[in-house]
This record gives sequence, C-alpha cells and structure tokens, in this order.
Amino acid sequence: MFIMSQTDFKDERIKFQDWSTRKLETPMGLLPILETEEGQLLQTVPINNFLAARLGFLPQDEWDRCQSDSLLIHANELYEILGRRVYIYLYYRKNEVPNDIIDVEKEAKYKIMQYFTLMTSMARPGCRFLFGEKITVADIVLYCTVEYCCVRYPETRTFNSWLVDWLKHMEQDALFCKYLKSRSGTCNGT
Ligand SMILES: N[C@@H](CCC(=O)N[C@@H](CS)C(=O)NCC(=O)O)C(=O)O
Repeated sequence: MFIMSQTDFKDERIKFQDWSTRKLETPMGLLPILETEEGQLLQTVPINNFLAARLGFLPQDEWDRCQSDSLLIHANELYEILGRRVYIYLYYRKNEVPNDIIDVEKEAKYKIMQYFTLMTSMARPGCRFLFGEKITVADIVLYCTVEYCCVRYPETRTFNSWLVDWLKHMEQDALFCKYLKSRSGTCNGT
C-alpha cells in the first residue's frame, strides 16, 4: 500500500540471528509492528486496515468493508495454521518433521480448500477485483496468501476459475506490478 500510493516509509526487516535480542524490545515478542506518529500498532489485521484507511485501499461500501475484514482475519488464520503445522518444519526446524506428516499434509490441503472457497466466494460477481474495479487491501492480502500457499502448494494458483482470472487482473495492474518489483526476497530466499 505504501508503494502503490507512493508514500515514503521505512521497512525494517530483522535478521533471524538478531531476533532473540530484538524480540525482548517488542511488547508481545511478535511482529509485525507498525510505528506511526500516533504510536505503535500491533496485529496484522488492524495494521492493514489502518494503512488501508489512510492510504485509500478500503472498499467504499459498508458490507464490502466487513467482508474485507472477514477475509483479512481468515487469511491471517490460514497463515498461522500453515506456519505452525507445515512451514515451520520445512524451513526452520528441518529435523523435527512430524510423525503424522501424511495427516498434516492432508489437513493443510483441506484448510487451503476450505479457506479459499470462503475467501473467493466474497468477490462481487463481474468485477476485476474483489469489491470492484479498484484494488483494495483485501486483494493485496489475498494475493500474498496465494503466494504463501504456493511455496508448498503451487496448485493454489489454479484453485478455481475466479482466482485464475483475478490473478491475471492483479498481475496486469501497473501499480500492483510496481509493488511486486519493489519487494526484497524472504529470509529463505523465495
Ligand atoms: N496475531 C499476530 C501474530 C503475529 C505472529 O505470530 N508473528 C510471528 C511472525 S509472522 C512472529 O513474530 N514470530 C516470532 C516469534 O514467535 O518469536 C498477528 O497477526 O500479527
């Protein structure tokens, strides 16, 4: 949203090896934290909504705004489920592969199916983006959620025909492409 609205900001990434020290300086030992003139803001969903309101990425319609909130919360839940159950042993604790790996994989795929069924059902029919002709915070979060799932489950990109069309619209959008090009890699190089 900062990049798309051409707003200056400082993006501070903490290196894995520095985290145990830096963690102690944070109120809850967790990231992300948004530093604003008003103070510190914690929790992904309100951070996204605060920035969306300030930078012009909230849907106009009240119902759409509530759907957007719901999508943001569900996307966050899916991150937590996959993070705790799958990505943790794939990338961080490689020698702690769970004994019930087949069930873990099955559950992860079921959760992706369940969450994407819900999130894609929120789209207004016939629109380029979720809630109209303009990208909102929910589109950006949904895109990042697709990418997150694709690290392990690349078939997520073709989950249903609405998602396939919508991904095309997102990746054809000049401002969104500017954001995609601006990104640095993740800590594991993906
Ligand atoms: N509910 C919180 C969860 C935050 C969270 O779990 N953050 C993780 C990274 S995504 C973290 O800081 N982990 C570091 C740690 O637990 O030491 C949110 O949505 O912001």
